[in-house]
Amino acid sequence: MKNTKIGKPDTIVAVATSRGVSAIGVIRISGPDAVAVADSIFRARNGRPLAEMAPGKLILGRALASDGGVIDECLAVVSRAPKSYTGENTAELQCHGSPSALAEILAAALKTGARTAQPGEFTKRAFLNGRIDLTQAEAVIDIIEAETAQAAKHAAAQLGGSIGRIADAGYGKLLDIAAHFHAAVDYPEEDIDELRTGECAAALKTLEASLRELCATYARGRLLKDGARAAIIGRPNAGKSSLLNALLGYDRAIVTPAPGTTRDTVEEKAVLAGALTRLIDTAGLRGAESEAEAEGISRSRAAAESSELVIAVFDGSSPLSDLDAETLSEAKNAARAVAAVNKSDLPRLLDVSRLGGFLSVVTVSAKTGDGVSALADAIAAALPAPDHETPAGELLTNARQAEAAERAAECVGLASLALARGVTPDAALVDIEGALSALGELVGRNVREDTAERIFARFCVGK
Ligand SMILES: Nc1nc2c(ncn2[C@@H]2O[C@H](COP(=O)(O)OP(=O)(O)OP(=O)(O)O)[C@@H](O)[C@H]2O)c(=O)[nH]1
Ligand SMILES: [Mg+2]
Repeated sequence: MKNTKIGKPDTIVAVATSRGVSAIGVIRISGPDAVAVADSIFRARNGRPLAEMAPGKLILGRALASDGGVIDECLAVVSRAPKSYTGENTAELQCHGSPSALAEILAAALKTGARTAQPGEFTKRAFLNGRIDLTQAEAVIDIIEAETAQAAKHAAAQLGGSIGRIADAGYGKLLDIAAHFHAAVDYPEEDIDELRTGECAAALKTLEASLRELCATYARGRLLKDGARAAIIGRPNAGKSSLLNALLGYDRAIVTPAPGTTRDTVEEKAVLAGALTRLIDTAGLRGAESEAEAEGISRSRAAAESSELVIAVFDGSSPLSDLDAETLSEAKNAARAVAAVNKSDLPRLLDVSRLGGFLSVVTVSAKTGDGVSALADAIAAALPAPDHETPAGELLTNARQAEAAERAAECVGLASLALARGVTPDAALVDIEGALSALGELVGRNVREDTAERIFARFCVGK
């Protein structure tokens, strides 16, 4: 099925590599005239035009500026529709990564009638031409934006179309069921096959369970892509902001000797022992001395309560005091908590044996850096376990996918309930159609134009 109506596509061109100086710079061309455009800006050393070349073969030659002069030595490769990334004729020139030479070659290509590609337009064409579904297109951005090896691995697997296969299997089952009910609506005089209706009810139950399972993967997919939240809490002056800076490796938060320095929460991403973490520095917990501080402290508590992990910071150079009581109680209520006993460069006055209930207790000095990497390891180890059960590529990773899967599960559940209550076939069909439409949206079969536009606008030019 065609995803969206479009007019005759034109030929697009872009520099696909980054803007700076680099070893290699790639010019990418796609559209009906891609090979002709490439032939006008490339002279093969063997003297033959690219139009005569076999697809996928690297051809050595020279890139030309718009005045026909040689501007670079490069390699060219062509692919022909539909066997290409975009599903159209494509050509690529692998030049040297000189921004000025690439700009000249691009200008020469534009003079031949090609136009500059919009961000993500190559991938958008791949989607519109049915080469990939929408979850695969999103996996392309996920690979480009992956912040950890694990997230990249997952996105690469999703690029293989795992979610699409799950959705398509459900879609096929629903079409079968819909056909049965359509027949019942169209030929009311014929007896409904009760056995077949029973089979449909069972199939809907199984499908609902598998869609609910898919929906449940979003919590883990989101952690993998966006990172788990870890709130750094503790009494004023314990060294929370200093520890945030030490874990990040740069001075992000303000540190001063005055207690009550941090007011608003400060959130920053860090990759700790391979795990993406969103570290949140918070205002010190104590009886507030001003309205602003009170608001800051209530944000600290909210951060502790909404985070996957609490990092409770104690000043190891002073005994445990009443001020630490609230930290201990927030840590106790948290899903997971680790303790950081800071200021190990000063004489220890804190009785560590009183810090019970933590997954680990790490001695650290934000000042000297001692123990910071052990703390990073302890944080990574305490974060929700990376998913070993779900095969790579089968996690939902964004709100759009989760919403569509959720809606599909909901509609299948309603259809199943309707059948159990013995409603008329046309009533069950409404929910089945709803589920079909939601699954279609998940993979982009019937995605709205503005949704697709929003997705592709996130890409870089040339992808
Ligand atoms: N000796 C020593 N001093 C430290 C250490 N970590 C932090 N400090 C000092 O302790 C003071 C408070 O540090 P901050 O990081 O601002 O403490 P905080 O917990 O963020 O404090 P609030 O924002 O007020 O809640 C500063 O003077 C830091 O230089 C450490 O490991 N050793
Ligand atoms: Mg602070």
